[in-house]
Amino acid sequence: MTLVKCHSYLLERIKHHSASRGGAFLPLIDPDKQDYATTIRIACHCQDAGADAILIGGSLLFSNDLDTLIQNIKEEVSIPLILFPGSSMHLSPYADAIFYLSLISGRNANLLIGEHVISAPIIHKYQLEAIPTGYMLIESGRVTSVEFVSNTRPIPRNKTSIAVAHALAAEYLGMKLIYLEGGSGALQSVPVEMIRAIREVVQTPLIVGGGIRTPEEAAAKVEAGANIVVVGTAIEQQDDPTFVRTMAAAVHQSG
Ligand code: 1GP
Repeated sequence: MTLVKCHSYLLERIKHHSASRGGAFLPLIDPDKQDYATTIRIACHCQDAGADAILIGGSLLFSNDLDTLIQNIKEEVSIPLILFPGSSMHLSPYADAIFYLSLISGRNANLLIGEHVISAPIIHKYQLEAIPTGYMLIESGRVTSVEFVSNTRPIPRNKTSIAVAHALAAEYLGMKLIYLEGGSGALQSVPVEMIRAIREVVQTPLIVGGGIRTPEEAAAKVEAGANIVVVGTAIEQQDDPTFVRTMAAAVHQSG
């Protein structure tokens, strides 16, 4: 896909699924969690299940050949592959786009603007589509990798008004997406009350992820106002095409 195409594609998928009161489904694959062959197999399951796109990344990335992995996945899969970076090092010209994350719930200047300045010239050189995304970390019952690695404090899960203020600020700053993140493997996913309150005041598409393990939980996020649901750990752990299909149907509300 060429520049700006992926963002438009996501908006089109959101609109498409909203007709059945559903949302778009974006599985997340962390290449560090399994070998390359398994990663490619999971990506195929996701496409077969009807996923709208696939996110690739994680807080840390030890897998040392992201370019080859993405090229190999793209030989098998035609839905967009979007980078979900943990740092300015997690880039590849072979991805379709990158969620250009600004960790707005934190006060770590490096993750608000620093990594962006380092990565921007490379993104430009790669002609990678950058989708500005306000990334909000929400307290989820235990310290997650993203909380520890980012050295930021998540928004307390009962402080809905603080979350709403951050989401509004993201919208006023022109972010194209807002990502409410419990953190990978979170004990508790983002509360539906918080999603609902943000949805009431913000027009920007909302992504919700972190700790979503069941189709029912995924569907509840959409019913509360999420436009995109991200599931990673549960798909990797189950490694079962039927589970991915059930998840996709729950998010799309097509079951
Ligand atoms: C993490 O939101 C994603 O960044 C997905 O989280 O791995 O817990 O599904 P899980």
